[in-house]
Amino acid sequence: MQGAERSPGEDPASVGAFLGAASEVAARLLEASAVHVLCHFDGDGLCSGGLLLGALHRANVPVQVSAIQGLTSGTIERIRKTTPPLVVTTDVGSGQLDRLERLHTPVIVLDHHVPEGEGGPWLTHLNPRLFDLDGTFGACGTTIAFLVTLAMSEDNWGALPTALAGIVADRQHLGGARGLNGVVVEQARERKLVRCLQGIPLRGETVDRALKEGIDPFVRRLHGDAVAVEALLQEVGLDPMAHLDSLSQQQHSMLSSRLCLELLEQGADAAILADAVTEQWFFPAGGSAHDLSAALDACGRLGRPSVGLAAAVGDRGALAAAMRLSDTRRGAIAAALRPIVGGALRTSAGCYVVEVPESGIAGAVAALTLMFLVHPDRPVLAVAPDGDRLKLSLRGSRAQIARGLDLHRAMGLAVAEVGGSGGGHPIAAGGRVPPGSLERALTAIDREVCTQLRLEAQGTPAASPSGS
Ligand SMILES: [Mn+2]
Repeated sequence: MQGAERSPGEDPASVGAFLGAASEVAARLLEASAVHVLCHFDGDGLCSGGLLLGALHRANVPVQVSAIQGLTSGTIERIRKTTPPLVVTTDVGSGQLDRLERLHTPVIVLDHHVPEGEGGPWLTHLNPRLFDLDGTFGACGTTIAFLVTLAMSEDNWGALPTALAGIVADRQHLGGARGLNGVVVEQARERKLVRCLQGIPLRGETVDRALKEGIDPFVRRLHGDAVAVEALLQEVGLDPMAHLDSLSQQQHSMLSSRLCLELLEQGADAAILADAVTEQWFFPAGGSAHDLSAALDACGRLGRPSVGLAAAVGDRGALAAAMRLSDTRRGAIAAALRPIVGGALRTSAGCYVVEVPESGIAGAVAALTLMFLVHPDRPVLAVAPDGDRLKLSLRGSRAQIARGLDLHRAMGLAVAEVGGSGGGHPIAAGGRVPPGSLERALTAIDREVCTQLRLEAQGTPAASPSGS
C-alpha cells in the first residue's frame, strides 16, 4: 500500500517502516499451510479477526478464528495441544509476549496495546508503538490487521466497512482519524469507498429513532421522549423519518449544532464535545461504521462472538442478528445511565465512581458518563459485579492524557495492591478484583491519578452532573 507520505501527524519514515513490516507479515500469512487466529472478543478484536478470516479465506489459506477474552495460561495450553503451524493474535498479545513465546510455535502478534515482556525467537510482533507510531488514538488492532490484509491483496479494500467499524469500536474516531487510521481513511476517500459527514455521529436508521433511542450522545432531555424529539426536529426542519445516511452535510451540521447545545446545557464539557464532533463514515452499499461497530461490539459483550465474526466478514443474516443484539445492549446501557443522570455517582479524590449492574456494559457506561454527564476533571471508574469478582473499568479523556493521565499504570498499581488482574491503555483500563477490595483499590487509583493529574489528594469539592 502506498501512503508513507500521507500520514497526518506521524513521521512518514515510521509509517513506511510499519507498512514494510506489515508486508512481511502478509507474505508469511500467504505462505502458511494453516493459520489459527486468536482475536480479542470486543468490537476491535472481532473486526480484526474478521478481516483476517475473510482475507485468508479469499487467499485459500486454511484459517480458524477463536475470539478470546484474554490470553490466559489455559488458552495457551489449549492452543499448544492443537499444534497449529502459525498462530496470529489480533488486538491481544502485546501484553503477554512471554506467555506466547511458551507456545513454541511461530506466533505473529498484531496488537496496539502497551508491550510487556520480551518474547523470543518464536514471536513476530507488529505493534505501531514499536515504530514510534500512536497506538492509543492512531491505530487499533483492526487498523493493523487491515493494513496486513491490504498488503496481501488490494481486493481487501472491499472489507473497509469492517476496518472502520473497528476503529470506531476503540473510539479512535474521536477528534478525527489520525496516525495509521488517517492513512486508511484518506486512501478510502480517494477510492470513493466511504462518504464522510462531519458532526456528531448518530446511530440507527431514521433521525427520529437515533435521537429517541441514542446513548452516544446521551441527550438527557431527548432520550426516550418522543414529543421532545419531534419538537426539536421540527425546529431544525428535518423529517423524523429521514434516514441518517440521506442527510446532506448542511442538515447533519444543523442537527449536530443543536445537539451540542443540548449537551452543553446538560453539563458536558466543551473540549470533549469538540472531540465528539467528528467524521461519521457511511458506505455506498448502506450503513455506517458506527452502526456496524455497535453491532459487533454487542456480539462480543453478549457472548455471541461467532455471530460478530460472521458479520465482520459480511454475512447478511449474521449482521441482522448482530444489529438486534446491539439494540438489546443499548437498552441495558441506557438503563444504567438513567440513575447516573439522576445523580447516582460519587466523587473520590481521583475519580467519579459509578455502579453498574452488569460487567459487560461497565466500560461503555464509564465512557459515556465521562463524555456527557460529568465535569471531566478526572476519569470515571465504573464498578460492576463479575462472577465472584468485581469488574473495574476506568475511562479518561484525551485532555486528561495531555495532563499526564495513565490509567494503564493506575489500574496496574490498584490490582497489584489487592491481588487482582488488569491493565489496558493510558485512556482506558480494566481490572478484576476480589469482592470487598473496592475501597483499597480505589485508594490506590486515587493516589496515582491525583499524582498524575496533580489533583488535590483530598478536598476537591464533589461535582455532580449539572441540573440533577
Ligand atoms: Mn483494541
